[in-house]
Amino acid sequence: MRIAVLAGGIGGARFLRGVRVACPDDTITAIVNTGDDVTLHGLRICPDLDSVMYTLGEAHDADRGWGRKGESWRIKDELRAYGAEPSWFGLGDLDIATHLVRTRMLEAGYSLTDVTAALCTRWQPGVSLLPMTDDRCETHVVVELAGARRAIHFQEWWVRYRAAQPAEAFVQVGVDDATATPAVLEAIVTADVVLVAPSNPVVSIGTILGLDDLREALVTGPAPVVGVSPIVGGVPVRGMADACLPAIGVEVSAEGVARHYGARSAGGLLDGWLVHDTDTAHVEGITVRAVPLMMTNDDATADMVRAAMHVAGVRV
Ligand code: FO1
Repeated sequence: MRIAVLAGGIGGARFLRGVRVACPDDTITAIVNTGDDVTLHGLRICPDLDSVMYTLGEAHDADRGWGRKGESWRIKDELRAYGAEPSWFGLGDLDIATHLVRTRMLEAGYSLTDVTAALCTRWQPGVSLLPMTDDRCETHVVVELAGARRAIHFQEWWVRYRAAQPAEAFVQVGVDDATATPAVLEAIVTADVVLVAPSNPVVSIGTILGLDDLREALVTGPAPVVGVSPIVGGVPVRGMADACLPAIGVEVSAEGVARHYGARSAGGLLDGWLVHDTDTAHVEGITVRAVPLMMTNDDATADMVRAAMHVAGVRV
């Protein structure tokens, strides 16, 4: 069976570990958000791709959620000593090697898809890891800073300011010219099932769906699409979805997100939707199932995946 998974970073990575456990003999393709990507200190950094690659490659720091285990911060401290800004972004020594390899390959003309495949040769994530696009398509956040309305990079909003300023809007810089990669479109049109990970519906899943050709392939494709709610009991399981959803006028609830994604029968994304067993959701055209949604370990996540497959009507 061919499974395509739309995923962001930390939550998406955890979900993919469960997909691997539930579907060990199937072909799994992760279509990952690149809206968080940023160039700092001359290095191209792809946080969500790296979170998935490290987490599935057993190299991640489980407590921090991002970056490498056993990390050190000597270069970061040296940059700060030089007054080299930005100092607010935590670049680890081990992580910098990834960014150096990626930046060199991009500058040599390789696509982000090829770079990611090359990096995965080392980490062997056990899934095919695809950036949603090879084009620049960065998420910026419109906030009020020092009395003026400004658009700042998502990373600055999230890391430097801890999302303290209410997001007035999210802008995908470059989205009008960005297209899904051929590999992504191939994965979608040949999939037997598409899963939407419990990632941030705005700045992760939303940015993936911001690519018109990708969204069109999902909505018109043959495969059933089943999502997993990132909101449990009215709050995000992790991350800052509650800081993002109000900016686009979406209720912070399992039902609100399902309604936002929409039913495929009405031109939206979903055929099915998993909500936590304490929640409910009623959206016309979407089959809803309530199961435990805490990804406490890979087996618990695998149970969620099996439930999603059941809603999709495919065998596991
Ligand atoms: N998140 C933080 O909260 N603080 C950081 O200093 C930080 C550095 C960082 C470096 C590389 C990387 O791949 C991710 C990093 N993240 C950091 C996480 C990142 O901001 C988020 O994982 C995503 O962009 C949002 O999901």
